[in-house]
Amino acid sequence: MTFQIKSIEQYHSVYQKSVEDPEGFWAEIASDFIWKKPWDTVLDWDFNHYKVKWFGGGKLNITESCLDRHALHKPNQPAIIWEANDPHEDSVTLTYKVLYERVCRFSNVLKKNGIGKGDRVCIYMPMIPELAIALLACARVGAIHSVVFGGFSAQSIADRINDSECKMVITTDGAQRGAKSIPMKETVDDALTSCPSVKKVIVATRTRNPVSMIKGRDVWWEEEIKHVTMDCPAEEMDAEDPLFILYTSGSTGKPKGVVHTCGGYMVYSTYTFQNVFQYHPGDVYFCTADIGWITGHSYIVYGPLASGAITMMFEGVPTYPDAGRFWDIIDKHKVNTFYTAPTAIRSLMGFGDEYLEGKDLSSLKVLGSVGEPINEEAWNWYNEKIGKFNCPIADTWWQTETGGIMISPIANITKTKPSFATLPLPGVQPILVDDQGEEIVGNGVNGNLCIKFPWPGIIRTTWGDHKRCQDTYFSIYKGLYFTGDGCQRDEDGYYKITGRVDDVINVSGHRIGTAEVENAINMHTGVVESAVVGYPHDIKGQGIYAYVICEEPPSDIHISKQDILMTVARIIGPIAKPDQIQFVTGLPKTRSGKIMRRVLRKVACNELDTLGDVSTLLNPEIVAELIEGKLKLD
Ligand code: 7RM
Repeated sequence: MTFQIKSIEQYHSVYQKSVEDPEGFWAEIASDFIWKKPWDTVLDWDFNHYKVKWFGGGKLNITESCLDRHALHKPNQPAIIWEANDPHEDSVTLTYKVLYERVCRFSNVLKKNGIGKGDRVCIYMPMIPELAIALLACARVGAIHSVVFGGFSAQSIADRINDSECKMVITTDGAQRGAKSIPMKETVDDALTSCPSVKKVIVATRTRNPVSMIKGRDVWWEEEIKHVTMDCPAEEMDAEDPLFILYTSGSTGKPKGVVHTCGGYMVYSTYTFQNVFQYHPGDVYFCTADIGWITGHSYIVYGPLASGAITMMFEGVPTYPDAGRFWDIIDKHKVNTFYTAPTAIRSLMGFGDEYLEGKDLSSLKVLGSVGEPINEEAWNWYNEKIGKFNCPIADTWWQTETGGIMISPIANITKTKPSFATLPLPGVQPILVDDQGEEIVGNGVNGNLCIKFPWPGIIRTTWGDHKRCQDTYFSIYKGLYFTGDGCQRDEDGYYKITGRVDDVINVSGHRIGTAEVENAINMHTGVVESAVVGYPHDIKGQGIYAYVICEEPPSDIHISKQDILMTVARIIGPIAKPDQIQFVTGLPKTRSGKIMRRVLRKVACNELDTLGDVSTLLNPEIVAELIEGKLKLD
């Protein structure tokens, strides 16, 4: 842990150095990793014609920093502790030596099945150790992984596979989440009816429910690893070669394939992991995210493993067998660092404190929060009931596109403040701008959050469409990376992220584009048009509210709503199902024919007294109908 900050004075001086001499600052940190060849240039960048290159000319394989060095120096230390969905099933510990061996063995399976440097591999798996092994094996052979979260539909898997032309899919026979049994291979089979690029499917056994296995295409994980050795040298990668693609939703169109590269991502995820959580060797670290999201990539797999940490993987859900499951796991494994999402905190808070009784949480030292704004009530409950006023809370703000944590307290060093992400980490230069792009200086202000200088974990491109990357992130405000978030900077210079300012909604920490949900609803038979907005939801943070126009008024409103939910689940996945559907005969339109979303948002949020001027609408009479329909829903 050579680059850990140890005091607030040191934070300020390190921060200053990172701004004055970013190249010197990051070069020193990067030298703590395993490189096959050192870099020639630290940084090369341009935010106007977007390009950024970190550690140019450097050669490495990220798995040598994550595995080889720790397998050598501390072979018997746990790397991954896995806790099953069923509390009665034994947990599994993989030491660094065992993890290294399993990754090497599976790397040879990938090679034997035709996968090499630059090939794309789609991974659709539940939270079992084989998932982490699959990611690392891809990285070892130089293949680019594209993990698709288990809550997405066959159609979404197919869209992602086709966008990046994956040659292989790695999946399981099935999954167990809480009391539910979930088909995985079956969903992949449905996806693959429209994915000509996929030549092979590797199926790991989890539930052993019957699955179809197509000759020449589908093979079993357990069978394949029998026929290879566990000796696999790491492929030499350029620092700027892609490491993975992860699809994420934006305000328009289909999800974008965010691309992260080997060198910068390794340095950034690891530096931020060690600093934010102040990880000490031997600590047990538990991040509850799913590896299907960026938090799992950076803070279950890569950051912790490159740090030689003990990282937990949990297969299940926070409420199974009951709402005390997280606390049981913390007690059982003597967890020291616990990193979760506000939505989970709010949900568990709602079940009542009896689920905490008899649970020994005294091993906890540091708490973390990620994914959405954490409200004060949840922050205070987390601080009191879980941290016992004794654990700092790192409210970490970041994005799929940033690769790692950007604004966050450093545990035990930065003074925390409920619902504030506090201060930028070293190397991060935030700036607030108004809608015209003018910088808002000083404290006690609000604006659009941008970043004005590159950091090693920054998005490199959106797969197959660099212009989309330029247009989405670097063109709205000239010369700046735009986050899509609104932000307050208070009198202390502390940052509080207030939420998205674009057409993205954050449901239980999951990013969902309103346009995507609208497109899915519009595919439903009889639907003419729809508009989707977010509204405040007690547990999920935001809920999805859909206004739907049908050709004919539905004869059975309840059945029609259920049908629409099924269509959305089929097209995107269950996570995108609207929480509220309101059938309407029209949508408020401006004279140029655009939907006036502000009015829709105000009605969905019950903010009727601040509706604003609607007289300029083409159809002002529709507003009364919207309000009346909304009141009937409540
Ligand atoms: C890590 C992750 C990114 C969006 C981001 C914000 C919101 C994330 C916080 C937060 C307030 C936080 N990646 N967000 N963390 N808002 N406080 N600590 O979530 O790409 O899936 O989402 O999430 O709106 O832009 S993500």
